[in-house]
Amino acid sequence: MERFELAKSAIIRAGAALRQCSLDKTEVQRKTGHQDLVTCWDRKIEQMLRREILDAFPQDRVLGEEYPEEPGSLDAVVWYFDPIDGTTNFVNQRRSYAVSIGCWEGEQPLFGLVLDVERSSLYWAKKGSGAWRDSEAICVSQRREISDLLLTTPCIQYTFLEIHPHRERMLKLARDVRAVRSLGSVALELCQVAAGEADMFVTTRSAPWDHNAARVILQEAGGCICTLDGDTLPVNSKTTVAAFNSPEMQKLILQSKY
Ligand code: 2AM
Ligand code: CA
Repeated sequence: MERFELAKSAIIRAGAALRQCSLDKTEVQRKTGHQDLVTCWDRKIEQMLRREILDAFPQDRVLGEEYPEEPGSLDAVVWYFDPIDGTTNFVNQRRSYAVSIGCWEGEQPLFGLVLDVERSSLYWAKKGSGAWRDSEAICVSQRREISDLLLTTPCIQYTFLEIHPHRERMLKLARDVRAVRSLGSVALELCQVAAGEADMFVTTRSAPWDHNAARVILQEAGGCICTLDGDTLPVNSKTTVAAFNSPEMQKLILQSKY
């Protein structure tokens, strides 16, 4: 089976396991603090994905959230797994969480898949073949006025409340756009921009496993992505992220000194 087909069947099986699983209170733990949770299912699903992919492609490398390792050579095919993106939503709401699988060859994207687990909706894109939600083509919105934009950000505390170098810009942007939303999942929020349901996305912290699948989908849908400083997004390190419905919006926002 080729890599994409294997990834698709693995993500569908992971989603089925998550929809059926039960979660006891004792299986939820704090990772770095009370706002950073992990469950036994994050670990189980990542192990399942690793087994399935590495059994078929032992020469590939995997960078997953729960068992991170140095990705090594940038020339290798690297898989980026987030077994549950939006763990707090999984624990508290049992919706709005995703399984995310990105596959890159060095700095070149091959494909990305993001499964909205409880909706059983699969966002996917192969490089050069457009962006899809299940069998429907998706594309970014056409909005070009800042006052018309719906801005989404996955972590209100970090974007607007914590002190960081971009805070004033983020507050000004929040005042100038139509509305701000927070779903709590980097991957699903980037897919909302890809599908035209939101127009712009920002976060002060994101890891490769959070965004490397959805960024392929966003770019294939006509959107663009960079750091909050306007630089090219790194493939293999944690970073700030800004995503837009078009290169024109990116230019306008960055030139307006947001
Ligand atoms: P997670 O659910 O996989 O932890 C809102 O919390 C969003 O930010 C989620 O996508 C979450 O991913 C991500 N996130 C949470 N803590 C993070 C951290 N320390 N660094 C990067 N992303 C984080
Ligand atoms: Ca996760």
